[in-house]
Amino acid sequence: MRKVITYGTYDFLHYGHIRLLERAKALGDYLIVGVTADDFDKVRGKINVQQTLVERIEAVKATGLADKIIVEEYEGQKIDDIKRYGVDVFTVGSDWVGKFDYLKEYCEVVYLERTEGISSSEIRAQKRALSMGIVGDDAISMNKFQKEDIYVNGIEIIGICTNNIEKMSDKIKNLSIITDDYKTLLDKVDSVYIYSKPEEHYEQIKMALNQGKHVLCESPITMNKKQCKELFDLAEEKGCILMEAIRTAYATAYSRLLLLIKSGRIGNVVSVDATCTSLRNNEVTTSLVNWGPLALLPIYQILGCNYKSKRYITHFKSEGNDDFTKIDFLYPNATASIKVAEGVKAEGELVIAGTKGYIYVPAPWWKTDYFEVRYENQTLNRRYFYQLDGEGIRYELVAFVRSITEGKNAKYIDDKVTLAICKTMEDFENHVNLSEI
Ligand code: C2G
Repeated sequence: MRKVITYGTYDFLHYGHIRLLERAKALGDYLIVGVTADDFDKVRGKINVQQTLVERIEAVKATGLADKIIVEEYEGQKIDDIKRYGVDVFTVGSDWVGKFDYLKEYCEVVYLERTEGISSSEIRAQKRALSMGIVGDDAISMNKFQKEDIYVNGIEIIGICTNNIEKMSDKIKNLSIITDDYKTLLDKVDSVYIYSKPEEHYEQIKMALNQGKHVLCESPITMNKKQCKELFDLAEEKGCILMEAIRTAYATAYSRLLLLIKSGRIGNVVSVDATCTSLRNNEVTTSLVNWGPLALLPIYQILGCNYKSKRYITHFKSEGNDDFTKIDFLYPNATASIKVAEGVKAEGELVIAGTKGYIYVPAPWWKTDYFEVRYENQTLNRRYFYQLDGEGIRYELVAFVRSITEGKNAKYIDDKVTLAICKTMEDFENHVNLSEI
């Protein structure tokens, strides 16, 4: 019996895929089809796959062409599969010519002519892309954000509202809408990404939602809980998405870490300690506003938002501007702390301690691609690595588009967490339980 193997993502299975499978089958008597796992696609840069692994497998099964379907999970697996199943022929479309010649050592390699004029990307792109306008003056951040839309199907950044266009990249300067008037931008887009000063967020978000535009806003969304609640209610009323932009939440390693904790891998969590610092030497330093939401994220996501009390210890550089803030939280069965600073340097790590073991995320933990689960018995320790591209911005954009187009909530940050972050800002501004050093 001549065994043939082929691999693919098969997102929105189409005529091109089916023709490939038919010809693959004709190369032998038994066809094995490897369907890529979501994680493997992410690692190889395919972050736009719309259908789940199960849907894609079902579609391949429905063709009736595969004698066996397997899941492709890791780089190099093809060699293992060929040996394991005693494969005689490996085949794939001509878009891959040369790429799999290394398999010739193990079996015959055949590149079949690709079917022209059809592809999953085109099918995905046929759905009209949402337009997005970006709002903000910080050139480094805006440039970084704008670069990411090319990796995400279904959204296109078409304009900017800024007072700092000279400092922006050439790509931003070439966007079709360039304005310093927010309303002009809003009129022409379906959604906005807001990275303005936090005190401007409330009005800008409200205006956008009132016009039926979706909003992705850097954190903190507002400087008090009441306003944030009002905006979430307005978003719901208008059928719009309002999503807090903390890209770390969308990093694969970070979200896997949360799942490991929820599944009890380190027992009951007793403390969460997060540190974020930089020495940016800004004239106006507002450590808690800049770093606070990020540092608070793991605390509220792991321990919840119902703490019993919290206490701030702050050093003010000038009126209202802290260059160092520490917050200690007391929960019924746990404790937590954040340390944020712009002008004081410390190790930017995240440590989550539990009754069975702990999780250690090395600095800078907010760009998480790696973490360790450590135990008393070191032989049980585990290390985890997950590729992080674009600092998580592209995954955040994928989630934003998904929330809008599929009408389901694809946010990784619960509204309760966003509200708790706003409340933490509010209490700080009102010096509730705050000691100065
Ligand atoms: N294909 C084709 N004609 C098209 C589109 C795709 O012949 N118009 C072929 C591809 O060459 C591939 C298979 O159909 O052999 C599946 O395509 P994709 O789902 O795009 O998967 P791909 O990213 O090519 O994965 O490990 C993964 C594999 O190496 C290939």
